[in-house]
Amino acid sequence: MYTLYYYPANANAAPHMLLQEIGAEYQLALVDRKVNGQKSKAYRQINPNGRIPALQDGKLVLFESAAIVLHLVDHHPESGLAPPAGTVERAKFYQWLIFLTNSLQEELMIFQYPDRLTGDNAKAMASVMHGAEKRASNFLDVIDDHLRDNGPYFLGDQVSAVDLYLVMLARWAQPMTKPPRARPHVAKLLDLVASRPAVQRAYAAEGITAPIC
Ligand SMILES: N[C@@H](CCC(=O)N[C@@H](CS)C(=O)NCC(=O)O)C(=O)O
Repeated sequence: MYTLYYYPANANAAPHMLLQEIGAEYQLALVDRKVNGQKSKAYRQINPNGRIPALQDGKLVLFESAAIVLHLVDHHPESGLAPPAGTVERAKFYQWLIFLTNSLQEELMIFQYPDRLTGDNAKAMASVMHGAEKRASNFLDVIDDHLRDNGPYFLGDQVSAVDLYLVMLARWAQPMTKPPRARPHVAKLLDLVASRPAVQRAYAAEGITAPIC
């Protein structure tokens, strides 16, 4: 039985969608951000960074949403949500997952919380936010071009955990001047994935109903 530490629509969403897709047994443990629960002494024993999510799998405790995704697909190869290890397709799966978590997700974090870099300096905040939005927008354009030529999913006709990850990020990116859905091939992928019953169950369990992204 897995335990997923979560707060609605936070970085737990991708692992959560995956747990539902796999049909794994799991329980949710709310980390209440309203009272800064992620910084509590008890939660820092789980994730010393004081960030959400974390996954407990028996004695194993993992943080970083992409690492949790990789652990889950490795342990549930029957789900078919990642290509077999050692294949060209698996290499591409790694490429897109790392691109999403390391490039797009990081810019979206800065876009959402520029003050973490700038403090209260309003001018610096606006400038940092603008720069992050521009970089995130460029990354989304790269994804749209890829999906145009290779879609409808990141790996062609085969849905994978990477597609779930984009749904999570697309929800966060909705406030952008040019939101993800303004790109036709990204929009198509989001429609396909957001209509999956497992995806809807995961968000519903976090108290979120359509539209998901
Ligand atoms: N790279 C990390 C990011 C985790 C993260 O920053 N989570 C946010 C919620 S989406 C969080 O815990 N924010 C609260 C805080 O930083 O205090 C991951 O993907 O797991």
